[in-house]
Amino acid sequence: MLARAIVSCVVFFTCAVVATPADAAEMALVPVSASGPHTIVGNQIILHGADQIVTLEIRASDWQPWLIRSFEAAIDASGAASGDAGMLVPFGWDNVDTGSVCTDDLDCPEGWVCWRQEEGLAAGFCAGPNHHPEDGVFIDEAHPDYIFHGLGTLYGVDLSVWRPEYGGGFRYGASLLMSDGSVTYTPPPRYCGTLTLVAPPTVAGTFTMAFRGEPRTFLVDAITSYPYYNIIYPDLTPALITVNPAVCGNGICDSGEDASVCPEDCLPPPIPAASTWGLAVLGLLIVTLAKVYYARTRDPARAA
Ligand SMILES: [Ca+2]
Repeated sequence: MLARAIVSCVVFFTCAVVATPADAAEMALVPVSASGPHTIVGNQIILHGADQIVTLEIRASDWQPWLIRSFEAAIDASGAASGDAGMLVPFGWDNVDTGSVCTDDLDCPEGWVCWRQEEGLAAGFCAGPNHHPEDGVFIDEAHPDYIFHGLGTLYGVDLSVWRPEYGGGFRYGASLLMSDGSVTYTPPPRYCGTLTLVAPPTVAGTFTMAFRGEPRTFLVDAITSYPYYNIIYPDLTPALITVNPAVCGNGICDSGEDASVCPEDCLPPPIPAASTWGLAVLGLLIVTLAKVYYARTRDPARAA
């Protein structure tokens, strides 16, 4: 009995020790850029004026001591409607009517398409002729920080569901081929996918773009053997997208402002400095002289 208790303690203690570091595993949605004036502070991006395109990246980190073989990350679409006004829209979406149900383009208005990302999906929704969501929602295998960079993987993004009014969201997933094993964690936080959103002119306030939690977003560890892989549920960090209205006189050249509409905040286009002009003139002069010299030396009549 005593021996069994000791074994239990050892097993329990070991499990506790192993489990603790995994609690630090994190998956974060990180803002990386915007098409107009903006400020990024950690996981928050502040847009100075709406009508911008915002790029976010999914990053996984601190999964040691686990060895990762697969991941899945699901984005909660309801965040796109979580601001004070308006709705963020996935980049590449065109006239989407997520409330429609179709199985063929003929079910949609003329010129529209029946969008079904996954083959075999029973029904899709109608979208405009320029509907290309894959342009903004993707996994870039060539990204230098990609979690499985240089390794053989199966990967994909489920673009079929994005309905902020009903929940749902995009799902990103990738899995290493069995022959390529697993990956350890080394900084920087590892890239797992890109989410590009459009902030139309009508939006305002702070939008919280979050992951869908357990069991939708997870990492898969390869320490144990099939079919007993450990599923790790990382801490999930959302991205905050704050859209500040463009105000003339706030000291920021906001999106939609320029020197003609708001000279208080926006400087006129820079005039090239005198030294730049001087260099340009000198360069032209040298080229002209070189051409004249070349023409003279190549002219047989003059050479004779
Ligand atoms: Ca301004």
